[in-house]
Amino acid sequence: MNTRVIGQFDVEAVRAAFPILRQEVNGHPLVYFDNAASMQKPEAVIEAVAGYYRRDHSNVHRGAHALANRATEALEGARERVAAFLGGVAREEVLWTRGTTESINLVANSWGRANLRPGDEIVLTAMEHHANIVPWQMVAEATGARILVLPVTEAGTLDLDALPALLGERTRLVAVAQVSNALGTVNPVADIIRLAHAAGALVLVDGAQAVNHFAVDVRALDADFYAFSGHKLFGPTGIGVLYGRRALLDAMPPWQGGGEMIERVSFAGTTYAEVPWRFEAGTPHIAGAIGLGAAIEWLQEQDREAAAAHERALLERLDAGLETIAGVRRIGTDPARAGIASFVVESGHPTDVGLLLDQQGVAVRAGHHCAMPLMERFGVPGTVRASLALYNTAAEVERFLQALDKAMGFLR
Ligand code: C6P
Repeated sequence: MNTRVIGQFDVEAVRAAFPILRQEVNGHPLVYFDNAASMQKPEAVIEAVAGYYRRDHSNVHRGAHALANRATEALEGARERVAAFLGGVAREEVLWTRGTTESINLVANSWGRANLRPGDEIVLTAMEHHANIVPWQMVAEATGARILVLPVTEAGTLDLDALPALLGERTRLVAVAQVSNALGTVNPVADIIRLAHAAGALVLVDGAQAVNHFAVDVRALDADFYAFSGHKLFGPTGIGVLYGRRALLDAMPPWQGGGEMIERVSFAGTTYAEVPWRFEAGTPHIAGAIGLGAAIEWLQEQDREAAAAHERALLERLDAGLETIAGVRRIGTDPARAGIASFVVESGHPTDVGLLLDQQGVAVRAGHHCAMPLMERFGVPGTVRASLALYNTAAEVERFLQALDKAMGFLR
């Protein structure tokens, strides 16, 4: 089968940039369909990180020597690249964090503790990742705020008709994933933001599963906060981003204290640095930020529209193939999905399916995907999730379907 080009997209050329994909697992060529958990890294990212450690490493912001200046310039250059990537926000609006989880915890702890009062309401959705649930539960417990939940339909779509009734004068914040990590559903965040703003509430968008599939313009969306992780965007682990609207960040108190985030410290009292550094206590993950900058640069060199069309074609084939395998039930059938197909099988636990696929060199994730309330909604303990990236091929989709068919043979 010719897998080289779907539309105008040269997948083999893209694939060639990812050394990790050229290996066998359990005697079979690796099919990596666990991209929603973490994306693989192109050579450009591996080289950027290695090159930084080979040539430029030093601590940042405080050195008066050449290496310190180079490291600082690289770190701040990466911040500017992220700012441009998010649609041209100001660099001061881009905060380095450890990942989406820490970005959301930052907002919950800083903005939440400063602004939430007893009886205030936070609206979440039933398809949120635990990272966009638990920090809000913790801050709600500390402040007396309440959490309301927007339901999900049988197709795995947000029930937008139910939103107006959840938004009221006590709503302070709506926190929503742009793409569901468990179902792949692409949520209409622009509409949600419009409705929430009309009710006087802020909106935090969890973009962890979105930024790698399509271009995001946080200004056009009018998001107040936007969070994502480097490792889900072809970059390193341990680095992530929180975008926050400047006026909001300026009014927010720091959430962690230490070096880097201060202007002046004395035992009589401490004054804090300007944003973004006020929220970045301690030595940052400099190599991680540089690697993320390189990942974004690499991604921007790709034809993103062609890549999205390629991923869409793969997902359509995946969905159609799953429909033909007896005993497979898809979970999440909204046609507007990005890169993710989730399903359960009648005859076995998702983990059994995952293991049988792994024996055939196919990597998927099986379990609750850190979305237990969503699993509860569908009455399943977990799902098998195949998740795609732009470097996956049509031949890999066929191999996955064959491997699943074989696994079903063992389970029947
Ligand atoms: N989802 C998955 O396999 P961190 O761990 O901070 O990089 O990202 C947390 C997170 C937050 N929101 C969404 C929508 C996510 O998908 C994730 C991470 C992984 O689905 C690990 S559970």
